Amino acid sequence: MAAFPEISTVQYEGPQSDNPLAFRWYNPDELVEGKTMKEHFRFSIVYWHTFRGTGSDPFGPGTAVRPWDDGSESVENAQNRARAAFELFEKLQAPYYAFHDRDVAPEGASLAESNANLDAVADVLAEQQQQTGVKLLWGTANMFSNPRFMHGAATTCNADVFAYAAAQVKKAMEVTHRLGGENYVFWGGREGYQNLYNTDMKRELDHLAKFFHMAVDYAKEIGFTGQFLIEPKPKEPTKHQYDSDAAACMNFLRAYDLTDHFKLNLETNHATLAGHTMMHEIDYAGAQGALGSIDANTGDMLLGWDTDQFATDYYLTTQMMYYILKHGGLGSGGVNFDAKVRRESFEPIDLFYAHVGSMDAYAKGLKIAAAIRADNALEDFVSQRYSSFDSGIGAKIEAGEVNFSDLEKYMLEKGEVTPNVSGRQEMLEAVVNRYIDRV
Ligand code: XUL
Ligand code: CO
Repeated sequence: MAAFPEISTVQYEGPQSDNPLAFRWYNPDELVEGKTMKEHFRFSIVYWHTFRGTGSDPFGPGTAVRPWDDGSESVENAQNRARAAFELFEKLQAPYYAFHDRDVAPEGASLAESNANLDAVADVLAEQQQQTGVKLLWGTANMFSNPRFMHGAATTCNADVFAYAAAQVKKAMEVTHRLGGENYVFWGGREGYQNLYNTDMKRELDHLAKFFHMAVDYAKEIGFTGQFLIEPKPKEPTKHQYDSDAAACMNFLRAYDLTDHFKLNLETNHATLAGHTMMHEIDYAGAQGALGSIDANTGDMLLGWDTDQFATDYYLTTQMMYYILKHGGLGSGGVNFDAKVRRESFEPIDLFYAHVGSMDAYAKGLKIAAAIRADNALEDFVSQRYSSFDSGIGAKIEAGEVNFSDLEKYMLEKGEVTPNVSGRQEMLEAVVNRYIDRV
């Protein structure tokens, strides 16, 4: 029985279409900078919000109407839910999906029972992947919902909890591997602290690094060659998450000799919670050779928490796609909709409106970004801005040919700096508007 009987596969109809269940910009086979849109985005749909989100908030229970879901924690319900999920993935033309172990299968009374439940649902996931051609972008383990993880998982104060977390990740990696997952994600969950008075931060960070090294070793053992990704977030649920932003993650990875094995999965709403723009996080990770994947969503300008909304803002998507293109794309990653419909958007069809609208916003952002790049409209300005380092004393500085004394001598002779050039921020912002108008 179809879960979405009234909805057929969403098709590209072009910018003039008024149909909210058609793509106006996302045209999977259209070439942009020599690659199809499908290849650029590798769109992925998350299981947790789209199939486990109920719309509950701290003030009231869920509102979502999901006729395919009997609301029980049975394995059979989980298997039926998986069939509904693949119907949606296929009808949205999304080539990928992503899950946490506990989204797809219910937790049992023991670890063994939880593992068996996961295997039983993974059978259906495998069968559905086979039938639809939809692939697994990444798997991960939920080590933050169960009360046992109240102090964290790999950064807990309780060695038994560390052991449980290790066992859980071991199993989640095996299932991800079995399903052909192209990446495996670690988002910090409760890996952080609420209060330093009760926390040995150094010890917790050492434990976290040990945990990641064990994951790297286990991947080798089972032949899992997918990319490991860390997903930065500065707060929520803890007040300080150790993986707070891209720069903090890179420092951690470098300090513990993990840079060869990990890249970053950057999320828009996490970037803004950290006080950064998403383009900043992408450009930073890209500069470090660590741009892995994107959790696509947005926060709300007036709300200071992780609202996980679907992004529809062309400025945001243009900026993201510009820096993704600049750094050569997402590799084995993708644009993964870690986003949820609002509590008031309780009908199944809202899941479609949300994804279609955001896929279109990214597609238009890609076209705008590519148009800016085709004209070098920002790049020429940036190269010109730094041109004093292309020759003369600047080139010597970059080449490491001069020291403080040489530079002092140079400046004493010269007396004062050559006049600066304008930053032209206002002009450049209007340039970007021009491309948004044109595409
Ligand atoms: C939490 C978050 C997670 C990760 C996966 O803010 O983004 O859903 O993406 O654990
Ligand atoms: Co996320």
